[in-house]
This record gives sequence, C-alpha cells and structure tokens, in this order.
Amino acid sequence: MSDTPIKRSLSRRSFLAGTATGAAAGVATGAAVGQEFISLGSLDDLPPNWWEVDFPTNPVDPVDPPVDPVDPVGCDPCPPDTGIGGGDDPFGETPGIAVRRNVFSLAPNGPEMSALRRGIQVMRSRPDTDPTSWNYQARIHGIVRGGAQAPFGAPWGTCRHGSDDFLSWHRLYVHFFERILREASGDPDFALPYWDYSVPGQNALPPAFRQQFGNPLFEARRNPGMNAGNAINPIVASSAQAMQTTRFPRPFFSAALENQPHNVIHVEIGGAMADPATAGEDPIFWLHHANIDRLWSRWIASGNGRRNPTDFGFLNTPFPFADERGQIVTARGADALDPQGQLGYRYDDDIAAPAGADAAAALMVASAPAPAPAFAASRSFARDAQAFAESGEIQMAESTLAEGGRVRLGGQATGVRLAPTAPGMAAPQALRSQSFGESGSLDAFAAPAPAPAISRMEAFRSDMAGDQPVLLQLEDIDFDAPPGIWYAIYVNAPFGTAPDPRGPYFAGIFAPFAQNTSDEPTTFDITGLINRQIEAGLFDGGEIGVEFVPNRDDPSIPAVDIGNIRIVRP
Ligand SMILES: [Cu+2]
Repeated sequence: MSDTPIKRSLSRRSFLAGTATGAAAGVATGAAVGQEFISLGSLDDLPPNWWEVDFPTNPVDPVDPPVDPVDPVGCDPCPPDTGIGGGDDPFGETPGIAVRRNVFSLAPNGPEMSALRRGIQVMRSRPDTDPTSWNYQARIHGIVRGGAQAPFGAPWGTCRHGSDDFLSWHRLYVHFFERILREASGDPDFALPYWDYSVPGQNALPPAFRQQFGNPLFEARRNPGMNAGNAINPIVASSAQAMQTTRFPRPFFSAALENQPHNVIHVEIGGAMADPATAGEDPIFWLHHANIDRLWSRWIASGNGRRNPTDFGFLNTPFPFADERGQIVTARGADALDPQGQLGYRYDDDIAAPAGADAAAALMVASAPAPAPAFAASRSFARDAQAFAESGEIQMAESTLAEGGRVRLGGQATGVRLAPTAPGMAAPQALRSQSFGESGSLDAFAAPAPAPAISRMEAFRSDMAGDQPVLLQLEDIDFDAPPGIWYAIYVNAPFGTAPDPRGPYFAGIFAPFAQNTSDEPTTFDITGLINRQIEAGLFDGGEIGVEFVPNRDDPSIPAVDIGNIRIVRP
C-alpha cells in the first residue's frame, strides 16, 4: 500500500459545544503538563475535565438579559463619545466618533439594538442592485454561487482572505457598511456593536439574535445549537494564540487571527456564515467582524514591537466599496491604519497604545500563561544556525505524500506522518520507508521504528537552533464548498490519546472557510509545542505525526484536500 493517509474512527471526546459525550477520559495526556502547553487565558475558569462537560444551553430570554455595561479601559483621557469633527475622515463626513460597544452591554430592546434592527430592515427593503441594500453589501464579500450576475461595475466577490489584506480589507468593508446602516437606521450616532465571544458568559449567540419571530437579527440557517443558545467552547473562541504573536504578516498575526477565531467562529455559527459567498447575509457577521477588527486594534495597542506592514502592496492596493450615498468608492490599506483618526470610530474598551513601552502588552496578555522560554540549544548543536540563516527556508519534515498524493480530510480523524528532511536529520530514508499506510495505525507514533534516538534527537535539536519559528504548513488547500467543519490538529499524539486541547499535542484549529486569495499556505506556529515535547520526552526527533480531528463525526462532510503538509522554518 502506498503512502495514503489512513482514517480511523477515534473514540474521541467531542469537545464541540453541546455535544460532549461524558465518557470516561481514561487518558493521562496533559495531566503532567497541564495548561502550560496551550496559552489560553480562559482555561482557569474551566473544570479540569471540561471537555466532558456539556456547555450550558441558554434559552432565549424574551426579557432583557442582565445589562452589564462595559467601561472603556485604558484610554486616558478618553475621547468623547460623540461630537463634531472627530477624525480626519478621507471619505466624507463623519458625525463624530462612533463607539462600537459590546453587544452584551446593550439592552436587546434598547435604542442601539432597535436602530440596528431598523437599519437592517431598511437595507433589506432596497433592491439588490442598490449598493446600499443588504444583499448588495453581502455580495461584496461573495457572490451567491450560481446566482445573480453582478450589476455592471459592482465590486461583488472582492473579499480578501488568506492574504495580509484580510484585516485592512474587512476593516474598510465593515466601515462602509456601518455608514450605510447608520444612514438607514436614521440614528446619526449609530455604531455597530461587537460580539466578544471570548468572554465567559458571552460565548453564546447574543439573545437579541436568537428570537425567531419578527426579528431581523434572526437567521434560520445557522447551526441549530447556535440559535438555541449553546455556548461556544472557549478553546474555539480564543484569540490568545494570535494575540501573542508580535509580527503582522503571514504566517504570523494576520494569518493566525484569520484562522482563529475568525474562520472558526464562521464555521461554528454555520449556515450562511459558514460560506464566504453568503456570510454577510447573517446579521451576526457584522458583529463578528467588528470584533475581529477590535482585536487588530488591541494587538497594535499591545506594543512590544507590534506594527502594521509598511510594504507598498499592503498600503496602496485599491479596493472598491460602496458608501452611504450608493457611490462606489476606493480605499486602500493606508486608509485603514487608524480607526479613530481615519474612519471615525473606536471601541468601548480600546486600550491605549504604549508610549514606546510595552505596558499594554502586559495588560493584554495578563491572563494568559507566559510563552515558553526560547529553546536553548546547546553550543555543540548550534552549528546549523548560520546555515539556516543563509539558505532561507529550512524544510524540517514533509508529508510522505509529497509526490502526487493529497491528504484528504473528511468527517473522521485523519492521521499523516511527516518524514524528517532537514539537513541535520538522521536516517530519513529508513523512516520514510515506514509509511503511515503500511504501519496501519497510529501505534507507530507510540512505538517508532528502532532508531538511534539519541543521535536523531541531537540532529533535531540542531535543526531547532536559531530564532526562526517552526511552522506546520498546509499547502494547496482545496475544497469545492466550505465543509462547515473544523479540525483540531494534534502533533505527535500517541495512539489512543484522547484529543485534548489542553494537552501537549494540541497545535491549533484548522477551519476551512475561504479559499486563500494568495498562494500562501495555511500555517500553525508549533515552535513552542515541539520544544516542550522535546523537554518532556514526548518526541524523539524522528517522524512527526499530524492528526486532524473534526469537531463532529459526519461522513457526509464535503472533502477538504491538502496538497502537501510540511514542517518548515521560514
Ligand atoms: Cu469573516
């Protein structure tokens, strides 16, 4: 049998919200290492066996939920909520500084939410060819498949995903949409709320969006659990991994935030939201993207070297949108760097940008465990560091499917083995010959082929020298339609290990949502994971096993193909 990924039915603990099985765990992974292996601030709030626990269902409350106003934090002095002339808006008039507020701080039937409903109804009453209509705006993100032709000159289907323009394009898109919605609502102070699903107790669809009848905020196509008020797993809703990165471009902050929580939340909500072609039709889209935008602002304000790209393409590529007059306008990344100064809005919990210091970074990541110290390679193993620096990208391991084969993900757990290929790697040929398909099970992960483990580890350690991150790279991802599923990725998990995102094998979540608008692969930074596995004796420096565990078992899931999987140091 050639190198084909095998699929197996894993007796896994489903950790999708609301589907936990409650079966006995019977595994010891993670116990010894605890949450040190995963940097998520909210884990402290969870019971130790949280992945077995059903997350609560919050029935729709027809009465206003408790209102817990969110105070602005950290802006000193805080800018006024309203007023004339705030911001140097390059696109036209801004009635003041609009404040985007946490949706859970707004009464479901209060003036802000009423204005939101009113604006949506007005936009939906307009013909699809009107640039200020609801459907026209949704189709700027993605044309309905097999559906309407775009009116002449309409910038439909122009969204940017899988590219460094992801954040700037969506900031501008949401900004112009907000202006249209403000005009349609008749409320000159209107601002989009945001939904911060990372806050415990706010990690379910806001109640105002779940009441079914006569409610423009309701969307019937969502996953039923979402409309029932099921909580979203905190692991899934977390932005901690992205926020801790300090470099913007792919494969760092931009890509990490796009993948999680952005893609993951799209998939969790499901229905229209799970497909870029229709996502903008669900009103929660706009609150989700306001939150992604807010996270970009917080990331910048967190300092420690965080800054936006300065390359020509990022700053100057023109993108068309429509404004509240129905005019097609063009904006660029350079127009989207300062929400308050350039676009006239801010968030209710903006943190002040550090004045050359990194105080805000400490504020932002205060609840998250400190990142692991950089791996201290011994001097004798540092010999390759210079060679790495000179040769550019170093490939450390590669899927044995490289030639022609593709990894196909479906509705079951799928394992792939990566053979070492870096210069310092020992005995790659012997390891390559033991293909995953031949071994027949993930047992091989626990009992690797007899090999000189010491020298192999020495070689691997030498390849870990230097400052470059170690990236798990998924290349040439392809699917016909977004499958509406996400996969937890585990690296080097021994056979029989229960999937535990708190354990030492969890690398992140892969949520196929949009086709990349660049040729860039989807990447996961596994530097810390590999280093900690080495330190804990969980990885012997040989083959690397990668396992994709879907959030639900479903044989009918449309396949996602991955052309190649590699581990590289860029
Ligand atoms: Cu999105």
